[in-house]
Amino acid sequence: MPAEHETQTSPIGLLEELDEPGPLVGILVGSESDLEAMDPALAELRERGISHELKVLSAHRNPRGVAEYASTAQLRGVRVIIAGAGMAAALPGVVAAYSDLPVIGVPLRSSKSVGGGLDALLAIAQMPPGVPVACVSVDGSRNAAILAARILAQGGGYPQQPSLESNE
Ligand code: RP5
Repeated sequence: MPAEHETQTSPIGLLEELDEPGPLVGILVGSESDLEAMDPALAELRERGISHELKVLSAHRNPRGVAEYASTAQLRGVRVIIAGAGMAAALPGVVAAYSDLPVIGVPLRSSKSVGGGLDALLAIAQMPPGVPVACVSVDGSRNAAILAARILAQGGGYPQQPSLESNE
């Protein structure tokens, strides 16, 4: 059985994983130091029987890895991505830039945070128009998992109409 958590997956490793069917929910964190804060999300998804994976991929330290993951997740069958990060928390936004999947950002408080996680909250919530990220509360990973479950429960059927989308 594959480990639930892998550290710093390389782009080549990610390409190899393309052959394997992905889980419904992909969870990313920006650092090993973020892992504990995601435990409530893992517990919630486990309890609900929703398949998931957890990877450490930093938007700043491994941007190529994040791009590879985000741009291939949908092909692997992933339907929602939860991304948790602290400080200048670019991870959820970068994932949303590379994927059409719904992205739920979890602002995390770290020992280096400013304002108890306000830095990450603003970084995740203040996305530019056209690149949406849903944002839960600081350290709110359980809510991220519940929201992911609700998104999954909606099924498909809504036709995409890119021409109606505005980036202004
Ligand atoms: C962010 O910087 C991470 O998401 C983490 O919350 C914070 C600190 O990272 P480490 O220095 O502990 O790796 O990118």
